[in-house]
Amino acid sequence: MRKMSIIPALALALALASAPAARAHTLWVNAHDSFNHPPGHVMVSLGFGHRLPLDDLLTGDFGVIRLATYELVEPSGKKVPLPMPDYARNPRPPVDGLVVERGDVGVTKVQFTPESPVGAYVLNVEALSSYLNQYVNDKGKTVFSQKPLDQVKDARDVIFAWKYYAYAKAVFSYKEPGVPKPLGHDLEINPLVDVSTLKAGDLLPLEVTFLGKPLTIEGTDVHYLYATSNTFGGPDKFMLASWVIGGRAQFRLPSAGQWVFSIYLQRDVDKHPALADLKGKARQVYYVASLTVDVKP
Ligand SMILES: [Cu+2]
Repeated sequence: MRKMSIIPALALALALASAPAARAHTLWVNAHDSFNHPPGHVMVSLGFGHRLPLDDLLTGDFGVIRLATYELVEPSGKKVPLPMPDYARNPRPPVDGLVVERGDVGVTKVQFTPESPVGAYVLNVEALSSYLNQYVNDKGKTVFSQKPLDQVKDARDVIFAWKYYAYAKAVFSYKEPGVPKPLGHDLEINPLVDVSTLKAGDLLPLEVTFLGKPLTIEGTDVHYLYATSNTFGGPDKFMLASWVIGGRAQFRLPSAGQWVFSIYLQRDVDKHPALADLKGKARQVYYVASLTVDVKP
């Protein structure tokens, strides 16, 4: 019962994607290339919600997300900051029962020029990490707070105390194939082959690292990488899954289209020495990571 009360509240408060089964929003980044007018450009946008490529605004009734980093990483590793989205809500009064709202999903055009570096590019999105806890206060009332636990002074009984991290990447190539280097996220999905020539039916091997090490089975704790597309799974509200063993996962991609790979990890702070600096501030850490690639027909 406890879990049922937590998840909808969390979805409203912070939109943490705790598990695909939960209805909390997921964060991903879209890279839509256009080469009709050479040398071409890429349209970048932020996906938030469930349905690819765009589902919701970054501030909505079912989720809110704020970014710490929004940038393009060149083939050399050089970083180009992208303009941060405007999170403001702009709802208009309903007309004919319709609420019209202008929003910002970070739409940004990256125009190539004859001087543009060639090779594999990465779009890097890091959400602002945040504390979230729920507790019963000294008056017996259940409350939510976004303060670290050691700054909560009126807690009689802590229901949960989380810190969450969300990362989203997209990978694309300009003129030449390439395999980009990992960016060093706490939880990260890396393609192990050039993705620019991927076609339906190809096998895509991926690496998943957690705190810089290959993620693998720990005791009975088995990790899964999920895959969904605008052409497969997504429209029917299901995902494909691959075990992550020794840092490796792979998918044979059944269709062309946009594919988003995602993974969700939860860790107890007091059981993991690497999380020692969060002791007293949070009891658990949630990590969410996604990777977007386009698969050619
Ligand atoms: Cu949602």
